[in-house]
Amino acid sequence: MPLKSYTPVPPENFGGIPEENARYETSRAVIFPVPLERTTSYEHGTRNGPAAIIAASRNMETWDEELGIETCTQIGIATLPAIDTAEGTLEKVLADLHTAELGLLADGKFPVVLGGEHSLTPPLVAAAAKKFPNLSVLQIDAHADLREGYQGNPASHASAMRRVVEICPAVQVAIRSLSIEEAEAIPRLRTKIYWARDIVRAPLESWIPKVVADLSEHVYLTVDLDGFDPAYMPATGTPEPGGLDWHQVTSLIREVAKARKIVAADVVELLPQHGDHASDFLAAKLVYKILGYVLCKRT
Ligand SMILES: [Mn+2]
Repeated sequence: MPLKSYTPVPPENFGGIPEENARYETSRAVIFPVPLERTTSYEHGTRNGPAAIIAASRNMETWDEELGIETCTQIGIATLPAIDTAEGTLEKVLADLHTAELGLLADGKFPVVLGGEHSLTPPLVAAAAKKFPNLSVLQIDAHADLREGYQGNPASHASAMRRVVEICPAVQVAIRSLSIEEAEAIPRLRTKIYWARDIVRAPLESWIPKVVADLSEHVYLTVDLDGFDPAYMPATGTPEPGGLDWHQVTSLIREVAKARKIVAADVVELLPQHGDHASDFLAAKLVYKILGYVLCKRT
């Protein structure tokens, strides 16, 4: 028997988990890789984000020492093939994403999209809003992403949250970079902003309960990895100083998952750097933490 004569590498799915815990039919969580890169404004390469997250995740311990569970065996995590985002117009790709997300939600799955650039978020939020009318969006990000359009494109990554607040209300956390146009528009938009400068040195209990209270019953979670401080997460296309640390981000998501129903999520804008394994690993572990916080409490 060949399998007795050597040690096989872990399966090429998220978590490197055994096939019996990664079947679509029996998994509650679905990892959906979306290597979208069409409107990137600074450094390029976020199309490589999903593959880097999955590669790092295969070397991650699957026992969650905080929750005291092995998340993947308790909930099942299926990994879909990456969607082809290189062909067709951006509008076509976003429409395909919307349709795919609707299907995952109709199947009762908890989808986590791996990006790729942030412009993928609005069609995913639109799909979640169809199933969950009382939806709000929690965004962790350095950038407000509230431009009406950017470089003539209303579907740009820099306009992602402007499109989102046309669908449902939002709460934006760790924001520290925006244009004058966005600053002037904020009072008229359906959004609540938690500026990075007000929370990075504040006790968790002084702001996390307020964020939770601002969210509706059903929550879509979008994490732009540049919401983290670049000291923890240097591998993004547009890094900004003055962001959150690992403890702050995971505490926020844990408390939101306890008090609200997070129904879908995305983790976007990883721009893998040669020699920087820590960022890829942070992104992979964050995804796994989200799955544990959201799904394991409900079993
Ligand atoms: Mn950002």
